[in-house]
Amino acid sequence: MEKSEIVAVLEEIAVLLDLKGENPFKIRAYSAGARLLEDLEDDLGKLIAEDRLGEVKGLGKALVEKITELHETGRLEYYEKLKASVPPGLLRMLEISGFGPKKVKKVYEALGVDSIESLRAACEAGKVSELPGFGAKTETNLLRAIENLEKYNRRHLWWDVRAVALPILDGLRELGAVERAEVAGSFRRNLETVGDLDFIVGADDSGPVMDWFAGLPDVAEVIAKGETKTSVRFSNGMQADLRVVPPAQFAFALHHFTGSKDHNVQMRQRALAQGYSLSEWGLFPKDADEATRKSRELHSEEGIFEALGLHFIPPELREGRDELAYAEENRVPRLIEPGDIRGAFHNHTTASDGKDTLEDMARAAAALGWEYLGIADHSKASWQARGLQEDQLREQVARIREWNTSENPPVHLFAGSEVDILKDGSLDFPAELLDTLDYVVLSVHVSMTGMDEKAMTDRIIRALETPLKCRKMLGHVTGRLLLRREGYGVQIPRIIDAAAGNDVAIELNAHPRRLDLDWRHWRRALEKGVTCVINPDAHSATGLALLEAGVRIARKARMEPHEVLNTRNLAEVRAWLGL
Ligand code: DGT
Ligand code: CA
Ligand code: CA
Ligand code: ZN
Repeated sequence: MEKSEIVAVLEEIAVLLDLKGENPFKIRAYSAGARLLEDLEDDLGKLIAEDRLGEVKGLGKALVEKITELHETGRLEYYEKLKASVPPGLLRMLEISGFGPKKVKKVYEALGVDSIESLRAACEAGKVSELPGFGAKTETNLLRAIENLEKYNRRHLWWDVRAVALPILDGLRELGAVERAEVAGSFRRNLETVGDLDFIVGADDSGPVMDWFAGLPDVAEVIAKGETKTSVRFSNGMQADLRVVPPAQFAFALHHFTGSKDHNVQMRQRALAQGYSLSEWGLFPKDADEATRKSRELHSEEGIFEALGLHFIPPELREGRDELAYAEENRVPRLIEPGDIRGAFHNHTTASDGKDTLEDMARAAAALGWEYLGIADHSKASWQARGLQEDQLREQVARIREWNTSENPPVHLFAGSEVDILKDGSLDFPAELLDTLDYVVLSVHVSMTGMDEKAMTDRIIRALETPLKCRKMLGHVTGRLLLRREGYGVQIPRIIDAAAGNDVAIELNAHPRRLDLDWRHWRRALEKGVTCVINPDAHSATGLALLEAGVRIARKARMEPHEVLNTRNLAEVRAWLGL
């Protein structure tokens, strides 16, 4: 078993012990063990082989044995027994936001609630609010959280889906029978979350393709299997459809199953207006007899768009917004690509809650071929994220200046700070200190709840208006965490106007769980003259690669390289920063 999987097992053991009301020290031993293992720098297999795992500070004998057993055999009897002793519904209940092990244990023991469904029933019957320590407000919040969970649970982050989709796509393309294969659906449209995967294959003989797909090792359930379509569910809960069509139909099927539905409706209407009927099977003369009609022979999506008098519309733009009108008038410009990026500004180090040092982050940026990297650790109000005190920030700035004047630094470092926007809209550090920086990322992390939209917007605008000598960027504008929590309500048009009016760049936070500001708002922001900066919000060297998720979303907003600050070279960025 791999390290990350062992970490997950140890974490689950801690949760299970907590649900059983075990001794807190024992619980902490497992969760701390999981952290230690996660942060381990040496290779786990090597440590075990050399019998040196016990030398890791903080890992007790019991944990060393269990980690070794998991690593060698992929199993752990202790864990399996423990898991069997707890109703599985209790673990699922922990996915309800704001509902921890102590509360789960309480409702289980007091009311026999052992699943999300029975918890909902108990809430609706008002039984939960009668329990000591719960109250009517908790009950209402629980009901809302359950609703959210159900709404979101069926979807997955694009980034997670990609890890499943690409190896399958490669596998399909290697099959002898397969002429063409693509992933379609919301995945191909780079939507931030994906419901299910849609594979489209062009092949004359579908049987072997369906057998291969249904037999993938990760398939937990074959929901349906036929000659044209197979649907499966993977062990992580994700579902996938595979459709196999004759090669001549491939382009039509790919276009149809890429969608979106709204885009398809508009395309069909356009086809009808021009005397055609468009479907996943072809482009036919409108009134032809179904049995004998013949489709136009088109072998690419480009061909389909062209036949309807349109320039090619990249999949990312097919959301049924204004893409048809646009493609009728204009050729879609060359959209931004991951290779256009030359640096990023919102990144954390070990000084706050990052996992890698300033120097390691810098070297990782250089390895990606970047020219510059901005360091923006948390400010003091974010104490949970080990935000920097003022003297710590000064020290960091000195270290950054030193790096830049050292011999041949592989990238240029910019000194920044992710400064908390406090409740009243003031900034967490005094202007004199911020004036020594190259730029600041202004973000809301504290007092996120209990503020109405207008108050939150006023608060952020006040921060944007703060006179500073250095450049400002607005970080993760709504604070949303996809599939977990909605952002705080904020009046986006007012924020965009204030950013434009005060020359503040707005971040497109590239973290796959944020992708904030949402792509739906960017055209407006760009038209108002706002500069976009795509930031990975990296908390480790490997986290820099998340930037690609942001670029994918920028494409959905039809962004071109010149609209994004961090596609510019070092000299241009220095000029923008006024340095
Ligand atoms: P998802 O899976 O919920 O993230 O979203 P999609 O867009 O992948 O939707 P899905 O998997 O239900 O269907 C894939 C594509 O197939 C969809 O984007 C458009 C097309 N499609 C599916 N159902 C319909 C429909 O009822 N009408 C039309 N026009 N197209 C459809
Ligand atoms: Ca889909
Ligand atoms: Ca589907
Ligand atoms: Zn942040």
